[in-house]
Amino acid sequence: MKTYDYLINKIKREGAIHVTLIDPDEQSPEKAGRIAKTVGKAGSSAILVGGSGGDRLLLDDTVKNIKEESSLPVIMFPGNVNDISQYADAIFFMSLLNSRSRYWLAQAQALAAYSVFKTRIEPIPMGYVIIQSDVRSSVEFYGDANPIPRNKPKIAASFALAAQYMGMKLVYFEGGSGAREPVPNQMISFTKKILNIPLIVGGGIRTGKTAYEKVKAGADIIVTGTAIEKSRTPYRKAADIIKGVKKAGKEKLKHV
Ligand code: 1GP
Repeated sequence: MKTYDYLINKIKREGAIHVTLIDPDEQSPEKAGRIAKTVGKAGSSAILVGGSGGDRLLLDDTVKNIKEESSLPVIMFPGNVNDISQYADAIFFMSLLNSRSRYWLAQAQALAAYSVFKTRIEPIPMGYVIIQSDVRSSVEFYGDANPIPRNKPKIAASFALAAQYMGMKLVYFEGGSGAREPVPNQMISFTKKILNIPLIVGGGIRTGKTAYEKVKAGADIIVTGTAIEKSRTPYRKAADIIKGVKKAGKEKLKHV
């Protein structure tokens, strides 16, 4: 089954899913493999691999190790045009919709498109939107973004809707890796009332309680990276966050 269909089916069945982000620069490929195995056991649905390092060998080794240790689909979450591994299953083929730079809107995509074609990994078109964070995030800095003010849900929703109308299959509200305050609930719920494609929310989610709240507000996919990566008890941390996602997902299905 294609990775996109797998994600959609799982969201339909479970109400919401959790996806784990692994940054190849943050640990050895072997450890990345072990993390993937652990989060798989804890109930995570897929592995995102991405960062800003751009070291191709490290990237390939990381993806290969993850594939060896886990049966979860691996999706590239590229920080730039070099973040493409032929060993991955799919790639979030994304445009940073609120970037000021045409590079991040369409040029990086053109530079990467031929590699994606050659590797035959599945491109999943995604609108990527940076939400204002308490501190300036790396993605905001490198992506030359004009972050959506936290108290302006309608602007965020408008970007999400624009992504849908342009034919993108997913929208990602990015709160910034390691942010103290994740994307506001009100922004998520306002958006989900009018959006027909799945909404991914990530950045600064580190507890089951927060994950639960974000899904209750309307998130379909919760992404976490730092919390599990930095935890001394990664299984427990992952299980706690995933429990929150699953609980809210079940409640969501009951109300449909
Ligand atoms: C970053 O949204 C992701 O792109 C995950 O953020 O590392 O804060 O979980 P965290």
